[in-house]
Amino acid sequence: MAGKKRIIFHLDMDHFYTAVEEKEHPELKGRPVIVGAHPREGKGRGVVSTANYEARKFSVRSGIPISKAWKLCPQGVYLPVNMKLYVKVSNEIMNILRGYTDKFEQWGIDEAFLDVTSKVKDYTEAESLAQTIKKDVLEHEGLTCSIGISYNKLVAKIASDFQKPDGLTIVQEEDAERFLDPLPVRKLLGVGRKTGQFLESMGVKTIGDLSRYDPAVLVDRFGVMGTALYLMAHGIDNSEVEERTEIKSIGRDTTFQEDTNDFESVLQALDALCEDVYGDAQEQHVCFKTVTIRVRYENFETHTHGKTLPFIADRLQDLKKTARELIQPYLRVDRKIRLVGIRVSNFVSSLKQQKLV
Ligand code: TTP
Ligand code: MG
Repeated sequence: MAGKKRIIFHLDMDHFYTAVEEKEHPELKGRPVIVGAHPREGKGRGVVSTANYEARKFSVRSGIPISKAWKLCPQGVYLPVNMKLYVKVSNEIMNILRGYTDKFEQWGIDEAFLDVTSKVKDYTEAESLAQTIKKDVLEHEGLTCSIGISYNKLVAKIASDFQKPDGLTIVQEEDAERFLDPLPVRKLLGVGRKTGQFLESMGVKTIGDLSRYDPAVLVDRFGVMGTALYLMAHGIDNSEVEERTEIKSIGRDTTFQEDTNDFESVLQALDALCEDVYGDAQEQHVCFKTVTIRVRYENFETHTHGKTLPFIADRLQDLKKTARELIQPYLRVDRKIRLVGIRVSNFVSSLKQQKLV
């Protein structure tokens, strides 16, 4: 849309889960804190959800195996994931932020976009508004955050990550190229490990490298994603800030304490996951049509297998029965299973359903 240039904020809480834990347990301040799976003295099998900045000094990061974290930082304080608490705090934060603009979009548990174009007249005013928001969140929640301010969501998001923690980074459109150029391509939304590695093998390390790449070759290699990559590398993103309340799917998975080919315990775990997912679906007032299971074998080979039911399901027994049916071909005596997961999607609101009856 041509017209007035937009001013967009992206706010991201600093080391969110551990920050919430530190607020709950002030005696932890200053110590390396890690939230994630149980470390079991280095034998734990899950991963790190997040680590505070003290723990990051020991190279502990989100996503690394908890056993590795234990080796890197045995003196750390290890805490389990208390999702209920983080969701509660997240909701409080999002409610504070919603007060600043009606063009709001939550993005994950600790991030949000705010379009403040109609609230400020220039970047100077935008900066003081961002300071006000940071102060508001700190006063009411006792937590710090980092804000990026820019002319679109893409650059605002990269800017919020630029100076963490407690950062405030402004990137105006005329400075975008200079800002983006030296950053690694993985800073771009949608460039994960695989795409990152593939780009690297093509000699593309930085966003600047990508912006200078022949767009025709990018399209050839990546299809539609190639065009998206090229536009992003040039700091182009016209997507709107808009609230997406609709959840698309609900899923849970579990990693076994030990890899197993004991079918009974796999099925029991699957039943328990079905109960959790079913509970979540009820809370969200949704019925589902599609059920998908995920199986990861001991060698990390992962399979997903789904089925769309011929009816709209709202009974736990339908979910359990379908899940068991879907997993059957993967239960093999010669293959040990590491992880199972279940996901439901293709929702219909159960509130609407009731009204129809
Ligand atoms: P992030 O905002 O990516 O990380 P963070 O808030 O812990 O740290 P930063 O200061 O760098 O923003 O993710 C928000 C929360 O999401 C994080 O606290 C824990 C959770 N999370 C996981 O559970 N697994 C993951 O792999 C990542 C990246 C995050
Ligand atoms: Mg964060």
